[in-house]
Amino acid sequence: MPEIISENVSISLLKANEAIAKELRDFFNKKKIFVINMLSSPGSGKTTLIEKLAHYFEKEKICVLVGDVQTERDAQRLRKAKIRAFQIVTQGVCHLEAIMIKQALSLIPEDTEYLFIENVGNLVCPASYNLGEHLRIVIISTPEGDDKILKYPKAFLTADAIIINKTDLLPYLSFDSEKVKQDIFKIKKELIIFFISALKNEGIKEVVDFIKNAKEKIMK
Ligand SMILES: Nc1nc2c(ncn2[C@@H]2O[C@H](COP(=O)(O)OP(=O)(O)OP(=O)(O)O)[C@@H](O)[C@H]2O)c(=O)[nH]1
Ligand SMILES: [Mg+2]
Repeated sequence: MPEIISENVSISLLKANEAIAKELRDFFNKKKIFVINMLSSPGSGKTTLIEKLAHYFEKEKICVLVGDVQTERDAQRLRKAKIRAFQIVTQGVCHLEAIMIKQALSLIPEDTEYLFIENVGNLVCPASYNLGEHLRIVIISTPEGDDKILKYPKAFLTADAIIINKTDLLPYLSFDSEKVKQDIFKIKKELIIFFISALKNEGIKEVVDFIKNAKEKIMK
């Protein structure tokens, strides 16, 4: 029965991923590197947000690993903004896996305190792959529509915080922020939600404070 075989294969792939993710987590803890995995659909604003967040950190303390199916564009963009960034090109794979992060560990500078991982733009597959991160942040943006939470629940279920980006576009859209909040709480009551406009630099400081406080709590 092909479906059963393929289900077994995916379960064993995910188990293998978990084992490497645990190794990564131990490595990051030993090196005192706080890791944030950022998930969203393509174009929700992950790279723009990282560019804006970077202003609030000392540049020599942060590093970004950015996953894309093709091209080095995001890493180049971040490097232009003087952010230490390295691209992981997945060659068609629609998510980052722990093994890809393990293979990139030697790129991370020794003095890194915060490692941002920008996952491949996709709200489905990345949710199943633990990358050894301390914090998982899921971003949705207002033009994607206000119905995405219940349609892609796993991403939200596995998140520690949700960012609703592109609030500057709210006057032009029928995006019901209250409904989105209710949907998020239906999935996970304790989720913290930030409404931001990365483009206009609104709400960024609150996200920075959240990340820095989480580091203090988790890595003390
Ligand atoms: N209006 C508006 N546009 C934004 C905002 N944040 C990002 N954008 C725009 O959205 C587009 C996509 O932004 P990116 O930062 O490249 O999104 P991404 O999630 O990194 O995209 P992928 O890496 O391709 O998945 C760009 O044109 C950004 O300028 C925002 O807050 N408001
Ligand atoms: Mg990007």
